[in-house]
Amino acid sequence: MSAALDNPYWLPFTANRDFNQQPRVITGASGHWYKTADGKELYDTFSGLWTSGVGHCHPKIVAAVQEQVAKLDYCMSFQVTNNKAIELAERVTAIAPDGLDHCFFTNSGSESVDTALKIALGYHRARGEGNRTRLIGREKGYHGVNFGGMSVGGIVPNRKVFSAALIPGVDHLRHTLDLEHNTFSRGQPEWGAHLADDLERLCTLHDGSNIAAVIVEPVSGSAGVLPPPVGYLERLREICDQHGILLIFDEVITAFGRVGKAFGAERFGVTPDIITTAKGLTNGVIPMGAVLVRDEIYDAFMQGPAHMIELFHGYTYSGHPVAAAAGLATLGVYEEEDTFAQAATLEPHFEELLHSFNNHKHVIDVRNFGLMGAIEMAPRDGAPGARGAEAHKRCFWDENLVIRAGMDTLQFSPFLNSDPDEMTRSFDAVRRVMDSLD
Ligand code: PXG
Ligand code: PLP
Repeated sequence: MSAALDNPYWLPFTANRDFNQQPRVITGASGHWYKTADGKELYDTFSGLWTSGVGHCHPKIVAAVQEQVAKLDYCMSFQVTNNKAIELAERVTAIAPDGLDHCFFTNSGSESVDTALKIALGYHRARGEGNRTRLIGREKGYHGVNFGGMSVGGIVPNRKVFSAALIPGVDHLRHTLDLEHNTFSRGQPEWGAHLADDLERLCTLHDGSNIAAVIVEPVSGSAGVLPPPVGYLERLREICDQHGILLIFDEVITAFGRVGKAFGAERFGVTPDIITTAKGLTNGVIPMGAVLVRDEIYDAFMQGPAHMIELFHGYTYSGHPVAAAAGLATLGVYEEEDTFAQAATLEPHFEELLHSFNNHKHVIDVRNFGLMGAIEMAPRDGAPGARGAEAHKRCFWDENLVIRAGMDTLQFSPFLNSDPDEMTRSFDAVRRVMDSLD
């Protein structure tokens, strides 16, 4: 146990005062394990933060980054670019669904989302439909923390304090979690496709011709793994097509093997108009995101004088050469190691382990899809979140296990190349902790 810290570092999405009493500090990692300064090794059940599917410090990615940083550390990203960014755009679009052949680079999921929303607005305006300004998100959606993503997002504490500054003209579909109708579903719940008809209702309310885009996570991650009901995404696609609305899949978590395919779009057989990514693009090694867009969207911007900028948007670090090199090495590893297929093979074992908690005294729901899983515990009377927070800390200190707790929901994002026995042992440890909780 470490000493209390008087810590100048303000941690993100963390109970800082509680953290500083007993800081959990990682100093190294290799493969599926973290290391601490006092020599402890902890098994990582969350692959970083949904990021590091092929494990930490993968030698091929490390080598690519080392080589690139010594060759070209940075170069201007506006009006000039680097060879690695071009190569990565080619490589990502090659595995993207057909028709999504253009790629805009960002540095995070939040930036990818705000970029996608801006592209959607710009696209309609470029086509003479500047009246299409409304954006639709979904309750419980997480689209990062920038103003656009926060506005279309639907996680209450992330919005509450900033309510006055949310962007106008946003509506939300209802979320699809219903503890009366779809608890303990394995994979996609059978119940709930009709909830997509909320979009039709909003089209009636505002007139569909005023709506620019709908953004959803194919599987909600942060809200505690909510797989789409059977037929739900198909229905959203249909309604969008009927009304000329762009469908954006936020695949910051679901892309790059997390659901057993390159993209959630591929797994579900539903192709959106724009896909946002980050995390697994570089295995979490260097921050980077990418927004993939349909050709027609890109083409719509390519008008006016050829010397003029078509999209007034971009980041200093868009297409950063070292990040792009990490991305290229990561996609290389995915291909060489057949990572997405490996993830698909692990899915039934993961599902069994998760659903072995269905009858646990604290558990009110278990959800899974691909290698995304959640065990939802009932909150303690008068102290929502306390049971989850305690589980997280006990796993860390007593079981050498890093798990993620969102309030009282324990979330799991195992490595795409997990060892099934390690996975089993990690859930044995989680069970010991949960058994011992009040
Ligand atoms: N969209 C989605 C769907 C995400 O999951 C973001 C956007 C934002 O990405 P950045 O890179 O700006 O953080 C995310 C991020 C969790 C958890 O515990 C999930 C995320 C981040 C941190 C924690 O589920 N998702
Ligand atoms: N703030 C200032 C003063 C800047 O000059 C810039 C970029 O040049 C930014 C913010 C945006 O930074 P970034 O491009 O890294 O998102």
